[in-house]
Amino acid sequence: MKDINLPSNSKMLAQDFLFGVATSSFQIEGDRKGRLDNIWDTFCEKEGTISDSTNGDVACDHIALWREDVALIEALGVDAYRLSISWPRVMKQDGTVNEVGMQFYVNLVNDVIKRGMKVFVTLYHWDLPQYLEDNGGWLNRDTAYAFAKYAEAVAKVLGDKVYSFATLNEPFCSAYLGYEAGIHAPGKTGMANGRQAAHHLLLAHGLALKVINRLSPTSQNGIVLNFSNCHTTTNSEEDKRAAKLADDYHNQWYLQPIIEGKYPDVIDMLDADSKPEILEGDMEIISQPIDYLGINYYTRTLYQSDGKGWFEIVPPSNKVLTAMGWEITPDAFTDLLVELNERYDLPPIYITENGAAMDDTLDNSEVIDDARTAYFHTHLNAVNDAIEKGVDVRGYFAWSLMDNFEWALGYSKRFGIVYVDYDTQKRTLKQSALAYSKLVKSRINRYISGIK
Ligand code: IFM
Repeated sequence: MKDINLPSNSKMLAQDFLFGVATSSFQIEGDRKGRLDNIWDTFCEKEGTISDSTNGDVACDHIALWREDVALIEALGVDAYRLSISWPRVMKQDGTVNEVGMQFYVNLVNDVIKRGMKVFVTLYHWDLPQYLEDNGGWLNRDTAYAFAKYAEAVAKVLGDKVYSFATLNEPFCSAYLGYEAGIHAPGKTGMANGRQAAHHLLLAHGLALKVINRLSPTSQNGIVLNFSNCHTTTNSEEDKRAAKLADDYHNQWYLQPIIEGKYPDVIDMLDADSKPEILEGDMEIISQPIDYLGINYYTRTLYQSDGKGWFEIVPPSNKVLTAMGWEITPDAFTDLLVELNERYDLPPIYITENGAAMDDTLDNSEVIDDARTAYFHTHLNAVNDAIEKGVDVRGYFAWSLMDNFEWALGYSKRFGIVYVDYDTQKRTLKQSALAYSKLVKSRINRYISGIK
């Protein structure tokens, strides 16, 4: 088995650094009958949207198997579990609470806590109730207010239990992939839609944060954003400018409003029709202080000029790719953390997702996924390098606990450190899970021998 090692003096091996695993509701839960439909149910029913024509109806059957899954997480020895709540499972269309759905999460959270782990709850990991989409979804400002009501219902019940709330997971994906590029639910397209959805998502974040801070003042309350460094393959000034535009458009669009209360300058380049409608007071709501920033990181992206003053993606020429076709770029991870830290006045950071899809095979009850273990090794060391350069990172979550529904790619891509046989729902720890667990458990000996 390959190991994951950190330098022996790494701050990540100290007692207060959290190691965890992460999942999300739609990707693992199944039990569609136990909740209202969401935009992914509808999207999956459309021809040609999901590469293997699957859906989330059963997924990892986590609603039935959650006790076993929590026991597995405990056995890994991690400090924390990051999960998301399914909005259409806990809220009814009339705005009242679905008590059965809410109780599921109360039981889950209680069990994780009972087993000595901290719970990081994400309120929105892309499963918008379909009835809200029928009224315009994230293009309708009212959705942001509906989100705050849902956040209130959850915070009332879980506020005294969880360690952390994140309002949104990766609003870039909800807005850009879902409403601009059309490759995620609900499959809408166009720059105007994408920008408006992004603004309403950020507004939803701000409105919900207010509520959570009031009802759950002792938890760490923030947001989870994804970043991909925007690099060029040439040194031409045009390409560098294009990469900077891409960075503003895809990355900073979500962080700058939160930290500085304004959108990046690229907004001035958009046609009047594509600019989001921003009402007075919105930017103040969006830019309330957050207790922490969750960062999801997988890879960098290459860009070049499109010759018309805008940017376009260049496919990676590198041969070292994950099964997603993503380059493996740990050094860029360090750079990203250092650059964000230099540019903004940031709160503490948690790495809320990092991991790799690989072409795993189950042989003799074993999955030898050395490439994934190597990915974790290099990326954890990249985080360590950033910490040494002054970035305040407090924790790291492996994506994902187990193989699951990888959105438009269905079950064809496996990100888990635990292998899921979708026919039998049997879980098998991959070698990467054993290596991650070994690293995490090695800290106990350090504490016992008094190394801080
Ligand atoms: O599976 C997703 C997750 O839902 C959000 N972040 C990226 C992961 C891998 O694509």
